[in-house]
Amino acid sequence: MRKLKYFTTEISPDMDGMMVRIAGWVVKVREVGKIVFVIVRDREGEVQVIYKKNEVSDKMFEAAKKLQVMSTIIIDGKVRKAATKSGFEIVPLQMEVIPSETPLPIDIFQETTELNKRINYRTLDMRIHKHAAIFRLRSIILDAFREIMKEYGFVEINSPVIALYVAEGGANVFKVDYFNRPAYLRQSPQLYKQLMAGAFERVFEIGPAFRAEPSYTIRHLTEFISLDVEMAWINGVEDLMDLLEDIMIHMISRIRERGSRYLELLGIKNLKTPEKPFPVISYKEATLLLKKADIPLEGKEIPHTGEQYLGEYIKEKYGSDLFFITDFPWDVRPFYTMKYSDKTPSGEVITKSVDLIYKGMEIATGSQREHRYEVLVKQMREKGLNPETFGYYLEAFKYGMPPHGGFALGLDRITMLMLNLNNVREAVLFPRDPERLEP
Ligand code: AMO
Repeated sequence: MRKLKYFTTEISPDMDGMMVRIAGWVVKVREVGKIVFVIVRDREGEVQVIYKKNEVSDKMFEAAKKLQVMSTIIIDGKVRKAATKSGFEIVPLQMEVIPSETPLPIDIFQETTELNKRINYRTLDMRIHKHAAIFRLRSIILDAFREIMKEYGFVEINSPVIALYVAEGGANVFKVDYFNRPAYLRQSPQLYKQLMAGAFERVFEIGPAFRAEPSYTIRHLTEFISLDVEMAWINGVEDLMDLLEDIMIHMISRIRERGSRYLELLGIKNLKTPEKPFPVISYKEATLLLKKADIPLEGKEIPHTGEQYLGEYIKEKYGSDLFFITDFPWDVRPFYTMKYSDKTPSGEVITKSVDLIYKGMEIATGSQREHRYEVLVKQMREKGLNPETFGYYLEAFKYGMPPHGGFALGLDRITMLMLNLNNVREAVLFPRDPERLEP
């Protein structure tokens, strides 16, 4: 690619005398006698541009005095060694400005603006390096996921977002009008990734998933990025847990290796790479602990307050931020989950399922899947679903579906928790929730 400009971090004092083009946004204008100092910020850093009365044209000197904060500025100039933080400054020969309106709608200096408003002005907000750091790190997390998946021989797939199937139950599915017939926005690429595990053996997908969740919480979005994994020939959920451990370890070590600059901006000092194996408790054990702590279940679901309590308990006992809950009852898992053939003594049917909890919040769900056609049909009926609505998804199980399983990690939640953010919306550029469709 042709060089468009120098990023400020690409310039150093030993380039003294060199002509460079820099470009960015004006963040500070200071007039001291016959000198105007202008600080220009780009996505990487900041640089001082110096306008001296007899060194630059009068026209440019006057223009520099009038620069407004957040105006776009392109400067062709000379690098000169100077006693600035970076050890150099830029002497402008030519400049081009597109002025910004003032006052700015958000506070880009003191960070007094609340999150909702920052989201309304995301471009300005992202010119604050500390806020942009979140998304630099999110991008590293994503790279790390893709990297480890490929290293382990998984094939990246893209499956449709608009489909006829409802994978995770009807309650929170978005319906769309698809040329006068009903279709749905996927809640998960679940069914498609299963179909492709039946051919590629190991697949993964990174993409949006949609949930019509009417709840307004710090951890729910109506559109989130799901990191989906599906793998054939597994022996049980232990294989999935082993892979989840490797993924989390790889993500955190990559963040530490490649993201130290951004971690520093966010003031994160103690991000430790976790060690295998992560602690494991069964659903049964978890519910007994919650009972002792007087935290009621929601039906049979472990409530978020329960996850938080268990997170603290595990942290105290094992010093780990991450742990698994296994063996969920059939009542709280979707139709595609494989059951253990033997029931528990109380007669309850349990499934080959697992959740991964990080800092007291669920970040991943997975299971071994039911791959036997007849059993799958039976399980659909047990969940009150009509097998006929599953079309090709179900038919595919007639033609040699291998034993398989997988899981999905929520990228937005992982980013939020890894970076100690208070709200999942902080980790999403343009979040979607029941109240927000814009920008
Ligand atoms: P589940 O519904 O648990 O499982 O979703 C998997 C992970 O996705 C994230 N997540 C969300 N993030 C933000 N907002 C939401 N509304 C939201 N809902 C879910 C969470 C969660 O752990 N098909 C299964 C996965 C599988 O078995 O492979 C599924 O979708 O981090």
